Amino acid sequence: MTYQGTLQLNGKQNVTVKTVGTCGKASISPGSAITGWTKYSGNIYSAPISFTPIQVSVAGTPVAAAHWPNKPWATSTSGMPSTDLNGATRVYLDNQSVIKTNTLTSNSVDTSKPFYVEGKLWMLDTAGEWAVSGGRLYVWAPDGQSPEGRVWAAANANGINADNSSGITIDSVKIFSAFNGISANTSSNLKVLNTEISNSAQDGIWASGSNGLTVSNSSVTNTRRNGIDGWYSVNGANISNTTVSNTGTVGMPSTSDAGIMFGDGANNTINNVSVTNSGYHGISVLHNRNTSVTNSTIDTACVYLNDCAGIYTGSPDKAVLTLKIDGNTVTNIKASEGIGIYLDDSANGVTVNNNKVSNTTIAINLHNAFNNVITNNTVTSSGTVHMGFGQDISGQIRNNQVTGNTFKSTNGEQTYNMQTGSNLKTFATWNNNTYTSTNTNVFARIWDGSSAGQTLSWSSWKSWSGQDGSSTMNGSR
Ligand SMILES: [Ca+2]
Repeated sequence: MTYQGTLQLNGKQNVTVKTVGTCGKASISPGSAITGWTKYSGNIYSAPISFTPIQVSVAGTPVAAAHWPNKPWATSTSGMPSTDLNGATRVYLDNQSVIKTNTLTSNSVDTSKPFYVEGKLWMLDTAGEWAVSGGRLYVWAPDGQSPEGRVWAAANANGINADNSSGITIDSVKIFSAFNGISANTSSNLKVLNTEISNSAQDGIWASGSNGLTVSNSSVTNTRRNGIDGWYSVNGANISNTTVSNTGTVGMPSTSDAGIMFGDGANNTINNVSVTNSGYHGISVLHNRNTSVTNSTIDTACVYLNDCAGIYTGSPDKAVLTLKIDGNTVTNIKASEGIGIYLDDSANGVTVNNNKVSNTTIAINLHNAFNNVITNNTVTSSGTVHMGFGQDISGQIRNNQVTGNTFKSTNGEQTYNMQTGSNLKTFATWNNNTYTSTNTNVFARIWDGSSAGQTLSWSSWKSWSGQDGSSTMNGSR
């Protein structure tokens, strides 16, 4: 049973939307089944449609707007089989961390940055693509068979509109194929319980400016931008026992920030969540004060973008974050600058305790960060280095504590990389750490920015830094 349309709760107060009975969760989608398919060419079928969808799925799985080339990214128009581009969308890699789009208004396309184009029927040339032309929807199903009975197309609308609402409870429903599954801009005390949100063209839950959001025992999957999104600010949110998967990884690379994206704000808790397969960050709690990220699993992030993290924070205005990152498992963050836990941009007042970080490029990275405590973490299998310290101006990194951690180097990776400035020795205090390494000659790398960088062995690290007096390497001091 599917409610077709947007459930309008805009500005409403104290409404509960709940499935009752034993027939399974009721569904909401602002779309419709598309029927009447006829063969067009090869494996491509078409059917009449009265709108241009933002999201098309076959048998419940999203297919991609037709695009060229079929895999990212193009750097020229060489090999492009048509010059018909007017009205198409250019999707481009603005830098290693940001994807942007623009609509083409002529048949030329800017090729100065890596790009693909989408939205024209001629681009539909492989399985898993759709396009609209002349009032018909064209689909090449993933299995090449007729789409009849299997296609759902959604208009540009939300599943539930709870903007400016107060005290709304969404319990035990499914929301699929919407722009935002739930739009809850500047809402108060929205509760999303036992709810499944899938195939969102923008966000699973758009909750920017919200206060008191609760998401519990729910799932958000196949979201093109952000799973749970408090972009401008989010205050008093509690996200627990919830999974967020496939964010920014549906079809071709799309503009995406994080599985859970909290911009500014305070007093948020994220506990016992699972965030898997994110195009950019797994969880971003940027400039969030008095917030905690605990007992959660972040597996596979930075799938399409770079200079990003499993768990990301920063404090551009240098306000004390009082952020707790505790008891999490962070793994498989493998882009060229894929970081497990990233304290960026003057992050300060962060406690990173009792986390397990493995199979990253850099496990824990501090950029211009100060007054942070890094304790009791277990770090294994980093691609290049376990902990990176980088500052733009001498003195920015200071007064951090790195104690009681276990760092295991199994592939010759360095434990610390520190650059640049005259204050490297006061980046942190280090002690009571347990190190193991198969190559103790490359323990740390230091660079003051003026003379040549140095590689320090375990013993030369201890004498250079005067630190780690009670720490052990391969079982001995
Ligand atoms: Ca194509």
